[in-house]
Amino acid sequence: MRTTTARAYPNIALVKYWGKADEELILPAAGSLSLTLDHFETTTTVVPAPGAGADVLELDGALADAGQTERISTFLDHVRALAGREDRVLVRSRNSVPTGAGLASSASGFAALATAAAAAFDLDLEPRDLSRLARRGSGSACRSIPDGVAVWHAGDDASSFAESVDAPDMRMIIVTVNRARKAVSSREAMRLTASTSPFYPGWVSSTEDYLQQMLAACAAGDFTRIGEITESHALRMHGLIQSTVPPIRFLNPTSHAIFDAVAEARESGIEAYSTADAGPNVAVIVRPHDAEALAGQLTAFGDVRIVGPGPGAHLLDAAE
Ligand code: 2P0
Repeated sequence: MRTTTARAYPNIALVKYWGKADEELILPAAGSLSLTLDHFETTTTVVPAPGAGADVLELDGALADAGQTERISTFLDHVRALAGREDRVLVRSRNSVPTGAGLASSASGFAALATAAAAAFDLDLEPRDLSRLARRGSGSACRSIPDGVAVWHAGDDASSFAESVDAPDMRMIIVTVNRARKAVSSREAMRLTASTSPFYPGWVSSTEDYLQQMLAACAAGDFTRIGEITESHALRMHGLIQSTVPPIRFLNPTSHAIFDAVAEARESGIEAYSTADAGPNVAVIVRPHDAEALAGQLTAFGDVRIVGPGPGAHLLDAAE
């Protein structure tokens, strides 16, 4: 075993993952597609702790609570099973993104941890197997293993992984409306959606349909169609989530105002499309040459950051 450090970036889905076919294996009910960012990274070091009785997690310099540590430890059990070892480890993780605020921190977190832990335990995994491993930590984390635009296949344990697909160059403008930790976790909200929304079966079948259309649009380099599907699918997801019992609403009035501002920008010739995850922050896709101008128009709503397609999860040298 050895000490290793890995870095991974969050991803924002253009076709969303919302609902599981298998809770234990974290298999999605439908496939999804995302853009991995080049900002808001997580950097994670795994230090072997031979003889220690338990894993220890340090998050942003502070000892993590029991719930967070247990989730990491359960994930590390998968790594230990693959390696045929029992060693406990110290995990030191730093996020440059607010944890749990709907900016996909579990994706960068588990992608970085999977990459660092696999190397710490001397596992030499193919990219698809590393993606499958990251999936066991958090579903969306499997999409932060490959670079850029990635499709996550629905399927069984062997076939459900993410891989890069070609897509036209684009930028994403992240408008941070609220940095607070969200009240309901995605995992809980997904469960409630599947068990209480009458629309859930339609959501699953229409997501598969949109994913096929999205893959065709990416292959054709059709930014307009990519954007139309992105915005429509995001609003469908939020409509679905609001249909749970009791209802959950992640978008707030500022989020809606940003969707409106982006629609107005489209009318005035800047082609851009909005999406939002399990929180009020909004991500807007735009062609590279329009990014600066649109970002300027969105500063009224919150902190604005232009991000581009980013690298997949990777190991860092000891010196970095
Ligand atoms: C996505 N989200 O596709 C969707 C859209 C949030 C909204 O994947 O239970 O943290 O760990 O598999 O990956 C967030 O869910 O959930 C998510 P688990 P995860 O990005």
